[in-house]
Amino acid sequence: MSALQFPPGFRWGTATSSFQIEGAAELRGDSIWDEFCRVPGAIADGSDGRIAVDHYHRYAEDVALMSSLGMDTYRFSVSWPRVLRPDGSADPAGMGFYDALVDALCAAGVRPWLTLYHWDLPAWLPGGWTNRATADAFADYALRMHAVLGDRVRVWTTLNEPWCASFLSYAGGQHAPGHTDAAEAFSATHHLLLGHGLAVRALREVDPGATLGLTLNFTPAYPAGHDDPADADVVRRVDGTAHRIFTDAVFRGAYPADVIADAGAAWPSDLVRDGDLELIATPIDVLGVNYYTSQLLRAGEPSGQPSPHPTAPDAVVVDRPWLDRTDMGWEVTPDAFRDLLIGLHRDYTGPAGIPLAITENGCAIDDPDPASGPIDDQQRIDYLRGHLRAVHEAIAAGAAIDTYLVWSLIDNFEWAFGYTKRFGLVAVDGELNRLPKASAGWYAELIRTGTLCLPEQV
Ligand code: IFM
Repeated sequence: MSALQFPPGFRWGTATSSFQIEGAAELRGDSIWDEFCRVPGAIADGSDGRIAVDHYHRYAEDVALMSSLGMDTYRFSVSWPRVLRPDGSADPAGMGFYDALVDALCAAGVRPWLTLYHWDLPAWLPGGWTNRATADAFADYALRMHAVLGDRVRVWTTLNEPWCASFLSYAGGQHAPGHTDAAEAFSATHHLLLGHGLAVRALREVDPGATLGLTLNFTPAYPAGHDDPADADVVRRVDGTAHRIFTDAVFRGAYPADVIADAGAAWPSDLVRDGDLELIATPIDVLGVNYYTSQLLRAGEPSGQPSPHPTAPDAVVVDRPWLDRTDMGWEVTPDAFRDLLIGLHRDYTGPAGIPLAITENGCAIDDPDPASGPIDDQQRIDYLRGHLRAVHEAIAAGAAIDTYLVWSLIDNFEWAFGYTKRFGLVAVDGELNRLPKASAGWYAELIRTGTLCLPEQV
């Protein structure tokens, strides 16, 4: 065994999102995900978020669980259609729910970290994110939430994984609203980022001391053929829309010229107005990083299926059979995580003088049914251990990282996969009882000691 000590003050916790856990759908308006769940075949098991894991009614139990596991941070998201109505008025019951949740977290000594947008867009906003007006509506919603919770919530994330909310949703068709149009995807990207910038500016004005940021998802891509210019080019194009379009806009105030050139006619000529990029580049205080896996890519033939990579429909994933995989089929690649963190610090957050926070990391495992007894999810523990070692190595190499949040606190609705994938440290049974897995106990001990114990071969 070797032991790695995390810096004093390092923050530990878990993350969830509203649609994935809350349920109580009858007490709120429809989101685009409610509509998407009704599309035959859209969700693998035909399920939806109507009940989810009933966090809406069981939040006190969930907070007590976090506290018993020693977590000091909980990242949750607000369901926009729960707190605001189509006529723009606030829903007192919806606002009251988050008010009570935040009170419960504070009373338990758990820091609330609020994400404003984790994909459950109100269904009544015309055109969704393809409509510029949605960016203004988002900033207004941000201020309304701040007016209710800003006295206790000190960390605010605007968007979770805007790549999923734009390219996967409007070009790849795998997420709500299930469209397959490249121009819509670029338009959604810009309006999401504009909404982010408008919200940061507005929140900063009313609360200069708040910690504000956004969370991006990163899947580093590597060329299959080291010296193959075609493979290198496909990696450049995927990286352009998956990562650089977001990081360059937020940290450098410019969209990458190669992405716009690759997009060609799919880039709407009237999309970006004077001043938009200055707004998008409004300084933030933290960059949230969500990481699960990396990919080896080669240039091949377009499959003919809608691609979430509109400028790289020819990207083909090359399997690495020697690597472990999670139940999502995602390869386990912690070294790529370390390199990503070091690169982000070097190229973006270091020069901006801000830290990185790991706002999601975790894995789906085909855990046994909780009815068969306590779940010994050693594979999840190994995954978390390997990725925490990567975080430790990145810190040792100079990257400023101050928080690590496991995805997820509890098994939940995994979007197009329904309830078939389990990411939680805590299982739920048929009666929705909460049943901590072995990984929950392991994580609690890590938090208690701040020390990561590694068997020599990990
Ligand atoms: O469940 C999702 C989450 O909503 C966003 N990040 C990735 C997770 C696992 O797929």
